[in-house]
Amino acid sequence: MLIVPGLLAGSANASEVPDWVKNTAKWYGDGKITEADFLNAIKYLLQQKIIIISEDGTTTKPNIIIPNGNSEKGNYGFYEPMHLDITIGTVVTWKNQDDYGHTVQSQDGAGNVIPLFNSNILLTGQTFEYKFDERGDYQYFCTLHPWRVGTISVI
Ligand SMILES: [Cu+2]
Repeated sequence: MLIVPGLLAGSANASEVPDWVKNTAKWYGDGKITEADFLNAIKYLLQQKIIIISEDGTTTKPNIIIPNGNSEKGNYGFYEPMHLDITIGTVVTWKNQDDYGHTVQSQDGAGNVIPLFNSNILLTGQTFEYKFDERGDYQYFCTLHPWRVGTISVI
């Protein structure tokens, strides 16, 4: 009997589920791996935040919130989170929840903008997505408020 939980078939986009997970689910359905192995795979997905289950039970993608107050050059309004760890193939969504517009610009270690992931100005409520296909440490900032810097590690 194949049990595919809602987190694989529900509101999550199938294209965001890594192939090894699909294979694992298939192997479980075919009786090739044990239930414990299958559950460990699901546990890994949750621990690595490849899939996040919110309090209402829906699944969401990893998000970086640009919070209210982000435009202020003060000791608040940092990206939430300022650093995000993800695995290869993860789609990250930035959402602007500030009253002001912001951009998401990938930059090198010296602070120069590099053409990797580069958004237009995101108005309040707008989002920007980028899929990380290579391992590494990434840095981004806002061209309008260059003191706001965030980092992402793809492991
Ligand atoms: Cu900004």
